[in-house]
Amino acid sequence: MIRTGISMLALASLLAAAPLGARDRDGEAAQAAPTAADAKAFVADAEAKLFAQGVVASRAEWVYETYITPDTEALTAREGAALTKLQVDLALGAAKFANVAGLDYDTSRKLGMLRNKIVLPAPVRAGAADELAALSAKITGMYGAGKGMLNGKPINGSDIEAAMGEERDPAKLKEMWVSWNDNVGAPMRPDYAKLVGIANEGAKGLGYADVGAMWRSGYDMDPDAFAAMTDKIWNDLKPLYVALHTYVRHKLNEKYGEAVQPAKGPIRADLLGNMWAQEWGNIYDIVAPAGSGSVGYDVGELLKAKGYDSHKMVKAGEGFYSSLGFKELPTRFWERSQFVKPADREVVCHASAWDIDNVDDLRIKMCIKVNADDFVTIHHELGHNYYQRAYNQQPALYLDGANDGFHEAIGDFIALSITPDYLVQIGLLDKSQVPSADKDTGLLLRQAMDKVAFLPFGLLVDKWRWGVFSGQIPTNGYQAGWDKLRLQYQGIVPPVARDETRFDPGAKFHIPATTPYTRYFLARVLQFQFYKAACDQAGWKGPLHRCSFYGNKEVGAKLDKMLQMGASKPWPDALQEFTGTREISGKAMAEYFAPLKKWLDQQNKGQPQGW
Ligand code: X8Z
Ligand code: ZN
Repeated sequence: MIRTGISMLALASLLAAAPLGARDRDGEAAQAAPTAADAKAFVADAEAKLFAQGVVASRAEWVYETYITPDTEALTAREGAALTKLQVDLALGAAKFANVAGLDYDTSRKLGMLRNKIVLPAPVRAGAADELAALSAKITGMYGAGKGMLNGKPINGSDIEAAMGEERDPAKLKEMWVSWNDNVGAPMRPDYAKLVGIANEGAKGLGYADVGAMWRSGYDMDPDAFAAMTDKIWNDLKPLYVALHTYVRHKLNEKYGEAVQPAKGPIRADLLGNMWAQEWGNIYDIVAPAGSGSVGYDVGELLKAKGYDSHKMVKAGEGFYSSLGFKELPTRFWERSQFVKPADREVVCHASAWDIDNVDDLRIKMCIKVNADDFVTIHHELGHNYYQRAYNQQPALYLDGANDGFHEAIGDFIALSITPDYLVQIGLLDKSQVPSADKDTGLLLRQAMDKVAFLPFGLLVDKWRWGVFSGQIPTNGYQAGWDKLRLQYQGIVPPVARDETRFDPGAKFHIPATTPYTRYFLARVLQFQFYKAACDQAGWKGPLHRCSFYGNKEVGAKLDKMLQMGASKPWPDALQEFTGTREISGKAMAEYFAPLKKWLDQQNKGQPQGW
């Protein structure tokens, strides 16, 4: 399959019945009614064609993203358009079997998948798929080659991302934030609006109200119930986020003063150590508990002190999976992956994982920096690769995660096991440096700054996109719609006024790349469900956040069973296989952070809550 970021085939919702049958049946009244055997043959043929074109499109996209030129852009657009045409053709063909009696389970499931798993559907009219693919390739390249400014000089995407984590001068933070959003986002606004129009036309042609409705229908459940489920999870965890927000705002106010960060109201978006304010772990030093309560080490500093480079960091990631019993990565992975940013050309630095031939041509594409963020991201990307390899025996339409949130959660769940004791085991931390139990608050706060802080962002990106696709956010209100959601959910504001000449959503990779984002919200809670289940399986009795299942082969074997299922069964079956429950919920995450919540509530006494 193509890289996970734009995986075009995934789990289908068997419940979604696109109302296409009548029109198509009328057109073919003279033909004999299709049988269950016809349906089975149709699916087999579809799988062969999708597999073949998927590999070609993947290769073209890989070359483009690792070497952005007008030629590679044209080549990937051509193969992307061919794949989309094939997918749309097959979706329309699959609809003809909707009412056939006697379909076996897999045929029925796969027919559903053929109909609702196109991320960016194109209308069938001549030229539409080509135009859509060209727009998509163009804005992905604009993002990849995009530059911000620091100290009056241009700075590329991966450097500016790292600098946002390290810089503490509010004027420089503002310079980077404004330049990145202005230079990268704004210029793609007209193309993005065109892309939305064409893809919506494509979704309507397949029987959906709009692209967002199509995306929501891919979760083995009613699409509205799916959206309601995500809202419920957010509402359950919101008090934890608000407590963190309140505490962090107070600390930022202490550090920067009223003129930069007022004590009340929203937080200024560029002060949180991340270009999108999506994870705040990089400013842990500003919020760390006073005195001896802090953690005492920083993973990035440890990696630097031990002389780690990108290769060694990836090796450490592989080592974790090997310790669980997973086969080591193939030689080709090391030969063909991109670990560092090439000096002589433009690339898409945003991290992704690929399985080019759907068998064993696994690769990651990153521009690795020796820091804590990228150490976690390496484990994240490898999670995709091990998942892809585990399910590679499945038929083509099942070569995917149980749902897209599962795919995003595997590596993160593994990375939750990067505890102080684990760092000692792999020689990164000295035994004498292991934080004692009185440092637990610091450890939890460091985690919360990344994990809890992300929740509202994880939810709002697709709230914005669903609104754009449905028309509820009009073309002339893209920026205002974005700012409103950022304030409502995250409680943050841009450092300077924005208007409709801007397009800040375009300065976030997943918007130009059209990677659905709710997956990351799901993954944020799922990873704690997986982690808790693994720690229970390992018989862990201590505080949850101190558990590492490194080296536990039983956990590895059980995980492998879930991964091997791919998309062959509805996701609750896969969840049950590993965790024993059939529901995605924030409970495990709330349990993990419960001691921190108590502490935050203490700290926040007398402070204004919320924004
Ligand atoms: O895009 C990613 C991965 C690639 S699938 C690096 N993530 C989201 C993001 O960076 O916005 C992982 C966390 C959220
Ligand atoms: Zn990912």
